[in-house]
Amino acid sequence: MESKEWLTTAGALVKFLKNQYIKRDGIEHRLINGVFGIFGHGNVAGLGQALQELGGADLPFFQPKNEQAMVHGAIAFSKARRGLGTFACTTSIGPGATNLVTGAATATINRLPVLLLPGDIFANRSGVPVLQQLEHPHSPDMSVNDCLKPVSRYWDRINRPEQLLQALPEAMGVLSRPETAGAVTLALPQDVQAEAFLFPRIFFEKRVYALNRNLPCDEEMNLAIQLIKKSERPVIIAGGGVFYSDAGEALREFVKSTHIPVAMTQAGKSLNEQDSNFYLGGVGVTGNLAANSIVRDSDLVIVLGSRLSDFTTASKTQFQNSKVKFVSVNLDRHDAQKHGSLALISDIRVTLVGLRSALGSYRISQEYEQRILAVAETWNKTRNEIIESLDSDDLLSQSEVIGVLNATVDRDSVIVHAAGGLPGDLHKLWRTTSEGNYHSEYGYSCMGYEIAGALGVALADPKREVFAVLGDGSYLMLNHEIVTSLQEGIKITVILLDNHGFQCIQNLQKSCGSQSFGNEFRSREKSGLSGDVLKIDYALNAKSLGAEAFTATNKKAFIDALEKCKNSSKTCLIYIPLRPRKPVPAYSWWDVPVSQVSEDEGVKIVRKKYEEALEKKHFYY
Ligand SMILES: Cc1ncc(C[n+]2csc(CCOP(=O)(O)OP(=O)(O)O)c2C)c(N)n1
Ligand SMILES: [Mg+2]
Repeated sequence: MESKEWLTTAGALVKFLKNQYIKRDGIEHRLINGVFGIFGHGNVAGLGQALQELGGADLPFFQPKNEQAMVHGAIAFSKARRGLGTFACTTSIGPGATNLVTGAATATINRLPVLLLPGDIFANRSGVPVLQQLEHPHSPDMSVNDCLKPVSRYWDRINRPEQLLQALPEAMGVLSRPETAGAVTLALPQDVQAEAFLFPRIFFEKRVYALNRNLPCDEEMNLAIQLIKKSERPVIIAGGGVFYSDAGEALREFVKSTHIPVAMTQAGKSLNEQDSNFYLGGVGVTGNLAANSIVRDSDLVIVLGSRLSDFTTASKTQFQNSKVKFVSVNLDRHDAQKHGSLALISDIRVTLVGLRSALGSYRISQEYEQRILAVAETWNKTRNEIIESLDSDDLLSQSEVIGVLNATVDRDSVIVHAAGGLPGDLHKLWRTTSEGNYHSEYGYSCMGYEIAGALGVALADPKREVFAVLGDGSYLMLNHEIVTSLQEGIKITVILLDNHGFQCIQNLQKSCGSQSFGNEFRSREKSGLSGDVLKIDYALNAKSLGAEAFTATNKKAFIDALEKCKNSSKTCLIYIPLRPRKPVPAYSWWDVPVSQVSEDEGVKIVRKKYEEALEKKHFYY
């Protein structure tokens, strides 16, 4: 007779999650590395009790301070582990659950796995409405957890314990595969969590989800080789997929042999830029002069693991060669087919190895090579001028901070960033010094990701020093994972750049012809938010949470503070009041529609320029 175990839904879930693994290249990785949770009546007696009794060391519990932040932590962990493993996040019903929505969208956009376990309203409907239940008179089976449907790659509500037998293997399948990964939501009605069922013991045996590295079919491969051989100016756009598939070395070898230059998306900049002279750095709206000018003229764009967002394509103006063609390598067919690409639905690492061997002694022309190296040198000089900082008592500008940080921190450290003006400036100016050194959440560019994300990275890779680099706006939105880092003894260093508000949006506002409105942190006057800038003691704020804090009002103080943080074993914050400086130049265009009707002369002028810029859009089918 089949051996069975009498367990609650929550107990079975915990037992199952402890024994799930991903395997790639012969190495096994735990799929669910622990549980982040905030308890309420919707999960404390069910899942909370099960975690306490059955979780143990294989499924450790962490207590973040905000549900959105816990998802950020989980996906940052996953990103640092190249998608090979994540965390589960448990919440109560109602507000705890809906706080997950932004985190879930961040996960799904970035194609990073996270398992969401929100509590849900009673399946048996007794005592409705329960505390925090949002009633729908026309649809009583709907709850606020339905908000998680559009932001999840897989969504289910577990209305009976035995449903887990079908739902869990499916959910793990979605979580473990890079082409389907994102937020996976299993809503857990409060009563069902505590209900028991006789589960077959075989269900809890170790499961290993193997990721195979597959090649494209011969026909597509041959077509790609012909396109490369025929092209005069090929270029590679490296996206996050190159990092996730651990194809850094394969790309380095491919470029060493072909000299095809590489431009990088935000996620693609996780690669080590020191690997080749032909690595040109960031491309697109936030890209640099060199990468953008090479991509602009290219007749063959080889897209590796990118979803070609508007920031990469400069809102479809980045590719100006009328003959340009696209080849795309991606595990996800939806991404691979974009821009009318020849789609190679395959693993990037083995595909690059295959392409390199098929191309034999192929190399780009001398003339093209010289052009690439010349434009890279020009950009290098410009970059150095932008980041150059003087040994003076002056406050630092944002680009100077980036220059000093890049030159000072260990090659192996990780800088985590997500929103504000920093991702743009870092994409241009930062030189990645090791794989994973540049950790950008720019799929959702979600303010508040940075500190929680840094905690996730530090959990994933305790040997690396981790820096959260963020603006004052982002800090004010979500900073309390500093407390969790102190609670866990997991050190991170927060670099906080204060420019009194949402300045990148104010810059955008002004570039659209408008006046300053609603973006700076100023006190209210009769005319609006136009009084003095708010005086906020950020260093004291971090200290009050228990962190060490330093203030850097010039270059020397910043370097000293970095040294002190390095020598500290505890989470630190460096507060940097910024010197305003003209924005770092832009080398591409971004489509932000300007008002078609306005009495403002400034807006009228910019609208005219906007209409001209629209002409440069190219569509590929
Ligand atoms: C959660 C969230 N809300 C709003 C935005 C829109 N937004 C993008 S950047 C930004 C301002 C960020 O301010 P700060 O962190 O101080 O950076 P700065 O712009 O000053 O460099 C805003 C409001 C966002 N990206 N994420
Ligand atoms: Mg700011």
